[in-house]
Amino acid sequence: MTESKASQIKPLLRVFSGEHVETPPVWLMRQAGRYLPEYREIRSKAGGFLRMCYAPEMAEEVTLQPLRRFGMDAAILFSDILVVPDGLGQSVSFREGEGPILEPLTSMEDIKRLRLDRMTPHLRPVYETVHRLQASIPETTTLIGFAGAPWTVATYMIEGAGSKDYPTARRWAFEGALLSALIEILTEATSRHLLSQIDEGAEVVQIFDTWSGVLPEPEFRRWVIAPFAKIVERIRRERPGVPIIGFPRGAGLLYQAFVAETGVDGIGLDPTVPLDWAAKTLQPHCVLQGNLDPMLLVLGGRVMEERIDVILTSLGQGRFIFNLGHGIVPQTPPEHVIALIQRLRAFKRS
Ligand code: 1CP
Repeated sequence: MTESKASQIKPLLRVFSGEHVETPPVWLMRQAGRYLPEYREIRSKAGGFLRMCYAPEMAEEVTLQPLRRFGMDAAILFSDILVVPDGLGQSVSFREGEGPILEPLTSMEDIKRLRLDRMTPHLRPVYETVHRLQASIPETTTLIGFAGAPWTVATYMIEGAGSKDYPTARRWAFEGALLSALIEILTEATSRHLLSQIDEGAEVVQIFDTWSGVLPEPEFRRWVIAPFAKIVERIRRERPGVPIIGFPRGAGLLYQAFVAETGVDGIGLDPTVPLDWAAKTLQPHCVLQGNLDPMLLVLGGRVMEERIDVILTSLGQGRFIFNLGHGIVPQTPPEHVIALIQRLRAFKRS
């Protein structure tokens, strides 16, 4: 299928081409995962989370599960942001219910041991999953590839796990020397990882900067905006026409500088971003995506529906993709996802 034909029948790509779409397209961050019994079943048989990420047949199946149940407008590759450090040779594991555990980087020697040349061959199974998906998703569904942004991936590599306030990573951010070396490697690794996904059929890419909100402004500019801008520029140059969505979670007032200075095509809004401000300040420059609080999807009912309507009224007249403001949580009842999609599909732009 030619590129222009594909964009005509895929509502999410049509939004990026600036076309009028009557009902905003929808997908949900972490739409595959533990809230789905069919995911838990495969997960229990997989023998580990990373194994599942590197088994193309299983990863493909798990990516397709939410589409079958709910009919979202996009499929997001089933993988994780931490396959990049794993590919670079850092030890990464996932313990059930505990999240990721890494052997933390502590010195320049540790950083120098990371191996960019190892990553692409190591991540072949991930690219094979993308390749399979471009053939198996419905023809109106857009395939989204993704990566973690350098800063967010660096926080896990430095702390060795998830953290509440990232004490060591923030110290590295202020000191500069070690983080500068690490971010340079991760900027290259992230670019290559996204380019490989695009080559296998990813039609849009999203870059998750989940922990960008913990940095003060000067460090935000240096470790979030600057590497992001480089990655965007590289993808634009080498694979023009592939829309790039940035998700600088918790960026607050810096959302505006982020959009202006990185040149992203779309921006994921976290639940704290004021809607009218986003419509006025950000929407003229890029596609907006978001931003229902994932807890409202757990709660469901009138409270959720009212908030969906507020988001649609505020953002739905311009270029907009409906999503959550952060990932689905495991306690989400799948029926609430059905209710959400039904509510959205009933909305018509004027
Ligand atoms: O036990 C399990 O089954 C593992 C749970 C799980 C899942 C389903 C993890 C571990 N990762 C994933 C998949 C995943 N991760 C996707 C798949 C596609 C989809 O959306 O359906 C994506 C896009 C991610 C991205 C990701 N991983 C981010 C960025 C987005 C976000 O949610 O902020 C982050 C920060 C991670 C790290 C990670 N991996 C897994 C967990 C539990 C975490 C978070 C750890 C923490 O809270 O610090």
